[in-house]
Amino acid sequence: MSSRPTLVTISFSHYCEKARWALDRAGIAYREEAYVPGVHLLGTVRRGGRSTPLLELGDGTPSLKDSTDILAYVERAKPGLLYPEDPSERREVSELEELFDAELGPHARRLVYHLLLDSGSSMAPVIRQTTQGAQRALAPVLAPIVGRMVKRGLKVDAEGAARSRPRVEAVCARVEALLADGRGFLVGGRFTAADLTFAALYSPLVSPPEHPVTSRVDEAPSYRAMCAENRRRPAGQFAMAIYERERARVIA
Ligand SMILES: N[C@@H](CCC(=O)N[C@@H](CS)C(=O)NCC(=O)O)C(=O)O
Repeated sequence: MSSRPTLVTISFSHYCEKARWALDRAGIAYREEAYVPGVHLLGTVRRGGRSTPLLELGDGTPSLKDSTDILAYVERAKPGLLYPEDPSERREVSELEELFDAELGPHARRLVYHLLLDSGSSMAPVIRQTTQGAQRALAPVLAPIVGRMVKRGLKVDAEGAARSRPRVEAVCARVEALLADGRGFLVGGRFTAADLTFAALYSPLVSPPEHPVTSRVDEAPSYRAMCAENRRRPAGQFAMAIYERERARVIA
């Protein structure tokens, strides 16, 4: 017997938002099991994975352990929803998706953690505002442990941030070069996985109000200032516009 799929997430993770957005857009019903970093292993390891997002389909087939695999699953369920039919456009979309996953995802994440954790901010509010049950109740206990683990695990320090800044900048420059001709979407004149992936992975740098999880979090003034600055540049405006126009749409 098959049950509805389970999406295992770190609730505020931008890779998880990428997968969540694709499932939402396809109108695929799922249950989200949300964790804070570290505790997420309780959800992933027993399903044969490690990182989040992980999608357990509930039909006995192996779990999908990567956001790109989850988008491919969505595309199989709804052909044409996220990837163009034209082979060269399709290749371009996949190349951009790969670039955003490999470069924008890790480096944007490190910049935001650096801004938040280096200024001594606690992760307690974000944990409290994005989880339920025991994790929420334990937010004050979990926050310092998770903060230390993230800092060490992702090399969140001044040198790390200095290495990440030009990597994010290079991706933005590539996107802004594409947008320079006034186009509304990155490839082929329509919304694709390239737009979705860029907007989701850039979202921690602009905090779009349509983001279903992070828009619930009270943001620190220094974080708000950084978002305001990024929202002024073309790449930031583009991510905000894609969220505004496309995040709520369900293509059933
Ligand atoms: N390439 C992966 C990257 C996912 C990723 O880095 N996930 C992070 C959250 S932002 C994670 O789960 N880290 C904890 C771990 O790897 O154990 C994907 O696209 O799904």
